[in-house]
Amino acid sequence: MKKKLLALLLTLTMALSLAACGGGEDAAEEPAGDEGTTNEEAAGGETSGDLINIGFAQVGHESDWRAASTNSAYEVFSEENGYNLSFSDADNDQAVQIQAVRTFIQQGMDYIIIDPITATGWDAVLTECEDAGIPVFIIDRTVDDSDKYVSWVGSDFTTEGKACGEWLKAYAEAKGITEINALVIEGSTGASATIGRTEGFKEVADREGWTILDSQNGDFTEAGGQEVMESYCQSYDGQFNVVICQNDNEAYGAMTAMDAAGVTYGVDGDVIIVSFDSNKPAVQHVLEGNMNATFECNPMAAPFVDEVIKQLEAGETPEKEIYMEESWFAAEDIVSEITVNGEAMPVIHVTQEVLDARPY
Ligand code: GZL
Repeated sequence: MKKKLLALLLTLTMALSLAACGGGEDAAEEPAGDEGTTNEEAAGGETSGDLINIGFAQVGHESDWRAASTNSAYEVFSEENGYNLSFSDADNDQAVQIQAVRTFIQQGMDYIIIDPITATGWDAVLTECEDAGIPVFIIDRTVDDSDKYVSWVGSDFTTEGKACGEWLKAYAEAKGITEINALVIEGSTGASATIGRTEGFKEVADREGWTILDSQNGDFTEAGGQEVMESYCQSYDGQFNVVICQNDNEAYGAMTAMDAAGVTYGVDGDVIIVSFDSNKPAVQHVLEGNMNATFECNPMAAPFVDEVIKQLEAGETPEKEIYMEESWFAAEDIVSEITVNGEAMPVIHVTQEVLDARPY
């Protein structure tokens, strides 16, 4: 209960601060270029005596979600907020990301944040951080082979996958759809977001006797989603009625591929298409009926890490795991509530007002 209260208070604080600066679009400066800084630039990062030096080893720049996550970090870990941020964009390469962390250790950072590209391979470098006396925060994706970090702030990816399955079950029943033949466009292989969403949806699919015709890696990118969907349209022509895209950008690519193949989708189409993340463009697609639903994954972890740092600086012991609040969005006002992990969860019918209120 305490975790959820903290998450709610922080979410409200964040929403008010975003509203004050005009919402996510006006968030802090984008990183230099759209590639962010490279490790060389991070290696050249100067630590500052009177600011809190924080190194952020980011996954990359593969999706709108990632850009929102990076923007949130630049907005929170700013000089006016007392931070000196060194940022590294690993371009989805774990070896580059681990090297960035080692660079941050050499630079003598006060804190290090990691969004781990994959869930394993981290204990050695986290041990080096511990030996150097540098507290580490994990955000978004999880580290599954080490607990040498202060706190993890992120989402329950398996719950996201289950929510997608429970919504689809209720939606299909309401629409009189008795057979589900699904195609899945997965996120990056080995990422905990991919693992959780895949497992969560499959748990419901297996329980309901649905068929998952195929499940391939679209790498969380629009190009990846389009490439996989082009292949699916050839291999499974006329056999599928559901496409599960494990992030928004893959869904944009999948829609492009289905358009080219003459496959109709969305509220008035033959194929149900859903995504994860719920960035504003995806919620716009839901409002327009191009997508049937989207399941939020909150990218705004930075304010929560800022709060954890304040707790540490005050000599308090932060929570080890902090889950962020998330919502589920649908195009039609047919399914208003689903039960996931025994908990009743609302499904938000997307209106223009709902879209306008989206913070990213
Ligand atoms: C999930 C995050 C995923 C997003 C994608 O928390 O790691 O990575 O769902 C992003 O958009 O690329």
